[in-house]
Amino acid sequence: MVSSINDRRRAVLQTPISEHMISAEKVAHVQAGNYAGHALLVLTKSGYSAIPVLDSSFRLKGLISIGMITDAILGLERIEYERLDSIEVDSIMDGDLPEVYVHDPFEKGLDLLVNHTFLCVTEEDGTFAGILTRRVMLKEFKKYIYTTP
Ligand code: 2BA
Repeated sequence: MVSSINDRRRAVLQTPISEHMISAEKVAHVQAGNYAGHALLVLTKSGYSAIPVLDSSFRLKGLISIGMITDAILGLERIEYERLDSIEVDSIMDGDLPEVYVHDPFEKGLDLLVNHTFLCVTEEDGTFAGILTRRVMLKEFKKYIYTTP
């Protein structure tokens, strides 16, 4: 019994991330050359606090959050909203993301999701493929815990 549970656990941990991710077409994103004002609009309308930044070839460039935008337009005495349409997203985004590929095992995602709310997943050439979120990961665990005899 113990060994069959261990086998099942190992099997889940080894499945490729592509089987668990939210695919690219369902993920809100902005382009690197977009202005901060447009990014703020997409973030506000989608309801997400951070979304991926892609280039015109759909390659992953970074991540932009509401906090990064607010920080960029913070003046000495006030928030300078008029700067929203002069700052390009790629000058304020976080471009230092962990590399996660579609063929990586779910186990790698699990380790990284301890410190990230979601992970951007790419093909080998950097083309954006989707995201792996904490929500999806926790749902997988719930399924696994309740269905394991
Ligand atoms: P947050 O936007 O900070 O969202 C935190 C959690 O709140 C989400 O966890 C989700 O459970 C819930 N939530 C927020 N906005 C939602 C919405 N519009 N619809 C449904 N649920 C919503 P996770 O699902 O684990 O997502 C973790 C992070 O992944 C999100 O952080 C967001 O930054 C990003 N994300 C998730 N789905 C996305 C999508 N379709 N497009 C772009 N980014 C997404």
